[in-house]
Amino acid sequence: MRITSIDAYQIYDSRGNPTVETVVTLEDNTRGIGIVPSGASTGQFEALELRDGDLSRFRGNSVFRAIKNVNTEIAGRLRGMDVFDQAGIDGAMVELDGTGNKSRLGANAILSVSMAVANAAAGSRQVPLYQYLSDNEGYLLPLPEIQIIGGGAHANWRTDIQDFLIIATGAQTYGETLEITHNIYHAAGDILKERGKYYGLADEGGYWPEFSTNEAILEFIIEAITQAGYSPGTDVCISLDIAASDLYDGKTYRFNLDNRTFTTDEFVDLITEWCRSYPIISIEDPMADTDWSGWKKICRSAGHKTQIIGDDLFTTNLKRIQQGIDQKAANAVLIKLNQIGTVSETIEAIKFTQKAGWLPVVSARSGETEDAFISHLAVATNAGQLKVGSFARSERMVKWNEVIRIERQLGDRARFPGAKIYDKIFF
Ligand code: 2PG
Ligand code: MG
Repeated sequence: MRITSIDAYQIYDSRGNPTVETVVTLEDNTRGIGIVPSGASTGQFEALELRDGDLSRFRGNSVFRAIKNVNTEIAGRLRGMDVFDQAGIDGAMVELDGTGNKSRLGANAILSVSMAVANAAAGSRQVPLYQYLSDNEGYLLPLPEIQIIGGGAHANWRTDIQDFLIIATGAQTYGETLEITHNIYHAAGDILKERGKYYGLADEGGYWPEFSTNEAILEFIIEAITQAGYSPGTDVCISLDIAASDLYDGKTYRFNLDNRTFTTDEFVDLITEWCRSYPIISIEDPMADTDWSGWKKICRSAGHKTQIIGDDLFTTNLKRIQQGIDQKAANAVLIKLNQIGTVSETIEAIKFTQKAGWLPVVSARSGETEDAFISHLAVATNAGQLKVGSFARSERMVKWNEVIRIERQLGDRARFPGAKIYDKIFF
C-alpha cells in the first residue's frame, strides 16, 4: 500500500507552543495523523527538536523549518514507499537526515511522519494501532504512574524535585488504579484548599507546589493517600521523578527550597534514606545524566526494592541503554518517542530493555497533545507501565481514557499484572 502524499503544518501543544502535525495519505485514501509532543526538562542526549529561533515569530518557537523539511525532502523521499514497511521508512528518514541526533531535518519533523505512517498503516488494515504495532500473543494493560504534585521545570522551580507521583500497587484492575487515583488526587486538592495552599495546577495537571521542603511534600502525599482511605505502602506507593540533571552543576546537587547542597555520595545517601523512610517504589533520574558513578551507587543501595528509571540518562537511545545495562546503572528505562525520533527505534528500545530483564515505562512529555499514540504503544509492546502526568487536563486524560477503550475492545485478551511486574526487578 503506497504513500501518495504527505502534508505537515503547525499546530499547538498543551502549553500553547507550536508543534508539528503531519498527515500521510495512502493510495486507498486512508489518512494517518502524527502529532509531536515537547519536553521542558529535556535531556542533553535527546534527538534535536528543531525550532526556528526567529524571535519575531512565536518568540523563536515556531517549527516552520521542520514543516518545510517534511513537505519537501521527506515527502520527496517517502512518496511511493510501502506504508507497511515502518522500519524501512524510518530508516530512510534517518539516512536522509544524516546526523547522529536528527538535527538536520529535526526529530520533530521525522517523528510526526513516523507516527502518521503507523496510524495510516493501521487504518488501512482496519485494525487498532495497538494491534498493528504488536507482535505479542496477549496484551498487558499498563500500571499507571500518576502525578499529584508537579514541580521543577514544570512549576517555575517552586520545588526542586519535578514529579511527586503515586502508583496504585494494590489495584487488581486498570479501572481500579484510576478510581484510587481519582480519590487521592481530589483528597490532596481538598487538603490544600483547607490550608489555603491551593495555587492551581502545574504543566502536567498536578497541583502547583507551595511547600518549604521536599520532605514536606512526601509527608503530604502520605496524608492524601491516608485521607482517601488507602494504606500507604500496600494499596498505594509513592514514585518520584527527581530530574536530577536540573539540580546538578557538574560537582554538586542543590536543593534551592531549603538551601542544601550535596556531593554525589551525600545525594545517594539522602535518596536511599528516603527509600527507607517513605513508601517509595520508583525513582526516576535520581542522579544527573553524566553522573554514572552516582547511578551505580544508588542502584546498589536501593535497586533491590525500588524501580530506578533512567530518563535523561538514556533518552530512549539504544546505545545509552546498553551502556546502562553494562554498568548496572538502573533497572528501568523511561520511553519517550520524541527523545529518539522514530516509532521503530522507540519499539526497539522497549524490546531491548525487556530482553535485559529491565522494565520500560512509556511516557508522555510535559508539553502534550490530544493524541493517544503512547497508550497504544504501551499496550502493543506489553510495556507494563504508563506515565502521562496527572489525573486532570484533557491532554493527559485522553491517554488514560484510551486505555479504557482498548481494555473494552480486548476483553479476555487483556491482562493487568499491576505491581506484579516489579517481581522481575526486585530481589
Ligand atoms: C519527564 C517529563 C515528563 P519533560 O521528565 O519525565 O514528566 O518531563 O517532558 O519536561 O522532559
Ligand atoms: Mg523524567
